[in-house]
Amino acid sequence: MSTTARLLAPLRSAALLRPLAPAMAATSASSRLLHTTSSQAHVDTSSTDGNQPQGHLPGKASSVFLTSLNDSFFDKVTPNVLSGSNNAQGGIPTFRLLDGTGKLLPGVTDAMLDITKQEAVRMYETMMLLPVMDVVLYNAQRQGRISFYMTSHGEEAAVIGSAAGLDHSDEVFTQYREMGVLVWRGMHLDDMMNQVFGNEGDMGKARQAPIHFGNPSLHFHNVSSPLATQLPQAAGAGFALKRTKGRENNVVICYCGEGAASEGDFHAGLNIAATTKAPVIFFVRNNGFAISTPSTEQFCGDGIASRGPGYGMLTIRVDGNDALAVRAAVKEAKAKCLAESRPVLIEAMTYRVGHHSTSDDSSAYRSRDAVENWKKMDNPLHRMRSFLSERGWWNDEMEEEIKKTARKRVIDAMNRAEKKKRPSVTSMFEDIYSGELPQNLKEQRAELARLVKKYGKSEVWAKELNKHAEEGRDLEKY
Ligand SMILES: Cc1ncc(C[n+]2csc(CCOP(=O)(O)OP(=O)(O)O)c2C)c(N)n1
Ligand SMILES: [Mg+2]
Repeated sequence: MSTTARLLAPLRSAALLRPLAPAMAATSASSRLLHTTSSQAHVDTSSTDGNQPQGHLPGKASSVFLTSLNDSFFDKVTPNVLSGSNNAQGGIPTFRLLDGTGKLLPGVTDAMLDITKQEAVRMYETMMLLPVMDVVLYNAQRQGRISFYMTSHGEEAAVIGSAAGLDHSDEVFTQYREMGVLVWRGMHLDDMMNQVFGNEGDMGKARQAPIHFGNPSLHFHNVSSPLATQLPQAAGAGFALKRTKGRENNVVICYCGEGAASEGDFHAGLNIAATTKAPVIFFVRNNGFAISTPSTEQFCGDGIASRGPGYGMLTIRVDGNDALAVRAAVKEAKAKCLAESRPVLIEAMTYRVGHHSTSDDSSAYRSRDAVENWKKMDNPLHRMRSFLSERGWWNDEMEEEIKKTARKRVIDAMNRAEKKKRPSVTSMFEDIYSGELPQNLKEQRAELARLVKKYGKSEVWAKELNKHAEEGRDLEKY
């Protein structure tokens, strides 16, 4: 026996043999767990609520006592309801309303869908707009017209379904692959293109890489490149919402990928939200990959959902390619966040059909066939379209029309954005601090003015300055 084990042994046996505290011997309808020295846990149904402190397990007074080491280890989380023989392998079940072809599953009623024709059609139209933007902008990057891009291919249902489950005034923290939330909330295509092209019309003054959107009026917080930083921020925002008059009916939704869930900030964010009882929905897109690393190599537990109970968090796993199920799960998560004053974890199971970004070629780590098969086997757009068509809410003419008009809208907006100049050179010194510009930045601006005066007419400098509004003349006064 090791020294530590020897020291702990008497403490453990004392705990096992200690008589019940008097308060726990009182009778009550609810069941309670008893100390036991056998390998079986015993439940005393004649006693109190089981929440009385026993003095040695802070925060978990009702823990079952086992003496068998073998029985005491576990590696599975058991949800309240498992789907019987369909779930022979155990594990966390997945909530869905549509089958893989878009048909309602047996027993799914209109009341469970709880959606109007108008909203369902708008969801599909928005889902359709995403691949149009993706194709146009992906190609624009390939032609050198923008520096970077990330597509949403395959994840249209997860993003639009979740956006549709919320109110426009709910706060949104994203990773980067969720620009569909902005499209759903009505961000103008011109504004989106201005960001991607980093021109003088960009709300973020072209200080971020493409697709790092932010839009205060749509309650969409700035994307930041370092993974998972949004999670602790979202927890803080949730806590702030709770304390802000007039925001009692709002929640925060915080998106991340299953890869980002391996960051320390994931733990920090979920634990802060759980302990402060903040109304935050953590929405994890489990799309199978973190760049080239498949999820099978990222963690050993049952997906990300298995971690929810570890934080004492209500958790649901949802079919992320079923837009209606995602919407229903998020709506219910919001209701539970507010009613029970606690965060919820959602794991949306989906598949990243596109490359990770324009800097990636996924054929280096997965076969093109595998991707094509996924597109055919489980396509979120096809599923939603077939649901709508079955109800007579959609037809081929509408499909053709939307494809044509969407492409034209996107290309027109892109062309307008491309013609605009970059922000003026001096704008980079503005809005960094409120109040007067600090001395060091004044000095940097003066230095830049001096250099532009000296070299500005040279061919290389002139060409670059020409791309900016005011072409560098705004520096003359410094
Ligand atoms: C802290 C940090 N580490 C690494 C990276 C590089 N990186 C960017 S995206 C990414 C993969 C993230 O995968 P996941 O969270 O699953 O999101 P997905 O791209 O699949 O949507 C990595 C490793 C980063 N941006 N920040
Ligand atoms: Mg991923």
